[in-house]
Amino acid sequence: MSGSTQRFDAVIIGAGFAGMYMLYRMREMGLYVRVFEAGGDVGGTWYWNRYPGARCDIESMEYSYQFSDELQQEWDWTERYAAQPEILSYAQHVADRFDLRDDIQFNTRVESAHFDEAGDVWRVTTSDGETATARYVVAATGCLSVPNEPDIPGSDSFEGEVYHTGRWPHETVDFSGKRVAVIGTGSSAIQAIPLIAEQAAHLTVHQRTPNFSIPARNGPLDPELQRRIKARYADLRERNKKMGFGFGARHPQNQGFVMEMSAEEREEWFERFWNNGGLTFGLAFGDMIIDKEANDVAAEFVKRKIRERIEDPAVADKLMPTSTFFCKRLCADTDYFETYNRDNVTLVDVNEDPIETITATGIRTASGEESYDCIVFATGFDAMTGALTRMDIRGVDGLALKDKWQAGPKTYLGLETSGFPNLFMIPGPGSPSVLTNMLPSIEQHVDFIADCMAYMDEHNLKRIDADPDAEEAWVEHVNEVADTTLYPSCNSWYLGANIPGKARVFLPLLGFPEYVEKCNEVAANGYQGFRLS
Ligand code: N01
Repeated sequence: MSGSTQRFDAVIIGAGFAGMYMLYRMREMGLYVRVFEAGGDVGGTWYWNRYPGARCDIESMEYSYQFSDELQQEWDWTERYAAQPEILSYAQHVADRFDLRDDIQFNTRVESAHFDEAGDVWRVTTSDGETATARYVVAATGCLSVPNEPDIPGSDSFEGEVYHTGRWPHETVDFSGKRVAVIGTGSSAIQAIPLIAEQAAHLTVHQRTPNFSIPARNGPLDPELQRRIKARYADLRERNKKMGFGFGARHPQNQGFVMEMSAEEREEWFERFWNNGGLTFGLAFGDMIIDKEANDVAAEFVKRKIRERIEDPAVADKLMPTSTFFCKRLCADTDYFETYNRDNVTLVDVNEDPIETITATGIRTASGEESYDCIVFATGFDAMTGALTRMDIRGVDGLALKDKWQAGPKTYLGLETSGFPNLFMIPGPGSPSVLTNMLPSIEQHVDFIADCMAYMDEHNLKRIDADPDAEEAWVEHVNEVADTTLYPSCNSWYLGANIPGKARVFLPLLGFPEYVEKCNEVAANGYQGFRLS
């Protein structure tokens, strides 16, 4: 096929949950579509993140598609929080059920997409030398799909096994009898560390920032609960759409404020959420992320609970989070802190004992060298913009997306960026995305885009581009909303702060229901804020 050009109505980049549903909708509209997917199968993040313990910390009954009632009725989940293999099986089931694979070209990476102004088409080139043209390009490239590989001196010299949680091999990795180092203590590490520690002869964790984590309280999903939810599934889905983060309507909620309660009342309330487990703790009080005093009270409660889980007070001191509570993505764990009570686990604080270099046989820190058989990088991702700016995307006048976004991404509604007509993102920076349950956010985006395409056809329109003024106002709005909260007060990947040299800009928009309302209003007003021609 090398050297050939194929013509499509639309090219979709990525066959994760966003790309699959976009394909489904476009096919229903009669469009001729090709999906290019770098991986060997569907599933996106769940195809790549296969590390031990990988699971979703949104509940299974909520982290699933709702566009097809037959699908949501026929699929049975086995655990409160589904593990990666089960979510991947679900994605594969969806691909089979709707015959999606016929239009997906696997093991094919999109290298570039250039807009041809004369013909109003995108010219897309792929890693296997093919060219495709399409009226629309939809980048369904994921928010957390480009691994962050920190530039640690000597990284290439290590002769043992090297893994990254975001690019885990498909073969079984056996740590039995091995000396293992993990770098990083974010969500991925917090899930992987307890299981690696159970296998390894010795595990050393290199921690840069201690994290807040709430026990997930995972377990088998009660079939009776599943039956009850399915009996009124639409109702739960609708109620979730009104939740600030798009999930959790089934759980206790407190619309009240920490500081308005007596110490006893708030303790009782926190305890209730702590026992409920996982990210639902974030629903405990409305002011935890806007009021520093309230935040400190919540942080103290969680720190006290963490301390109770760790036997050695000196180790507990090192594990005590120092940042604003909830400001980095909250983690959910199973036995994470208890893992540091094991004799075969050592915690190294890189602020006290920095990594100087990786050597052929291990890691040298300021205090000396340790030898390892395996190093696991749990160092996260170039979030939200990485997958987009790494492709050579050029819009009107040959403007490169990575140049336009040098000082931070600019989008209108997180769906389009001006100067790049007919190029949609699911979900782009400036949309609620990672601050929500991703599945309903993806479905909302796909439905918006599909409806927009139908509108364009009805009105005989060829181009849709974000209006630069609407875009500026939107970027300002996203930042204004973030600035009313404590989110910008720590070095999180939400701000791009984990990637050296990346512009420090708050990437997602806070507030799912308000965002959906805004999108509905834009569509009802003839796609206000977009230029249609
Ligand atoms: O990545 P992270 P992740 N030297 O960026 C450290 C989603 N997710 O893959 O905090 C030493 O959170 C870094 O330190 P610091 C979820 O949204 C979801 O764990 O930057 N350390 C941090 O400790 C999550 O938030 C699920 O100071 C270095 C760690 O590496 C997102 O993915 C499961 C370093 C990276 O943590 C990303 O999570 C897993 C260096 N040079 C993930 N560079 C579920 O739904 C980085 N670090 C369950």
